[in-house]
Amino acid sequence: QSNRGLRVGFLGAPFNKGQRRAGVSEGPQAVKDTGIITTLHDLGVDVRDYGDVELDNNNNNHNNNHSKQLTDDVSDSLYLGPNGERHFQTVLTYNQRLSSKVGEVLKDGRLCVTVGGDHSIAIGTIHGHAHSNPEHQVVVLWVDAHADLNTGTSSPSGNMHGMPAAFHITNLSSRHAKLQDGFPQASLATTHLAYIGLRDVDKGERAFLDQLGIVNYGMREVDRLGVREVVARCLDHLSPSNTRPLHVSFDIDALDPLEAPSTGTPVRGGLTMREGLVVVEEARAGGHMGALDLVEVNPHLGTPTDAAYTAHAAKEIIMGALVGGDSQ
Ligand code: EXY
Ligand code: MN
Ligand code: MN
Ligand code: MN
Repeated sequence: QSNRGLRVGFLGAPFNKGQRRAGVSEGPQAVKDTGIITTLHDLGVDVRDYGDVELDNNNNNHNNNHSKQLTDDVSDSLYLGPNGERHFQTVLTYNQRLSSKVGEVLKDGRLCVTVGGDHSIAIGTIHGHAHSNPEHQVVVLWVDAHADLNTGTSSPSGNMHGMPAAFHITNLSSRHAKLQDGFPQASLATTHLAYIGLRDVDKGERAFLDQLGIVNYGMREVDRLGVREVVARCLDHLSPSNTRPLHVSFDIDALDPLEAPSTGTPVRGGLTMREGLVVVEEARAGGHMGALDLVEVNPHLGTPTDAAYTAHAAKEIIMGALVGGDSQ
């Protein structure tokens, strides 16, 4: 099978303010260091690197002082949102930038791959995807140990990487504080989001899932039904006639920590590498994937070997989503 004709845009989102552990902003570089762009190119993919989306225009190197300051400013500039969201304004302002960058990549006719960074960046990536396709309903497959469905009020931590999905659900959006210009604008009905891999869901999130009837397959269902059946059911639910643009938001912590140890909120009992690959390969086979997020790789956690192993797992997942199982 040929990968010619596939056009991909790569975005780095070296953002860490959605959680409290330094190092996740180095995820994009760690994944790039696997050589993924060259590998894709060698497979015949037309891939363009759009570089990193930074918090402000004058900061193109995430290792400089500004970025250090961002990592270390927990005590002096912890701007809480109206419901206790940590770094509320920073997270939303960053995502507003990211959203327009994603829009640019899509406008160039490329499948947009965004490598995080923490999962709060899915506020911007899904927003950018959904709002550059106003005539088509974008649907989201969320692959994660966590539901990331808290509002500021329901959140036990105030960490905004536990909230991104809720910003996009129209039924929940009124519970969310927004920026003054109304960012972000929710775009998903409850039937436009489905989960695979859940195994650490907060009480409030479980109540939202149940009340809103959001389709979710935890690890028990993966065990019981098998991952192929689970992903087939999700895709059929999200896009019954398989026409809608698909956004896959893949948190590396969906994988078992044995596969991806260097991540901020590991939960044991996760997907094997093969199961993770089946999810993205089947999503790809549907033929309508418009954007992919790969988030929460934190190369500062664990040993250097752990970090490289985790970055390589991220590469495999991205490759599986773009070129399927026959890339080698
Ligand atoms: N549900 C917990 C919270 O909201 O604080 C933990 C969230 C972890 C989110 C990780 C990235 O997926
Ligand atoms: Mn470092
Ligand atoms: Mn997540
Ligand atoms: Mn997670």
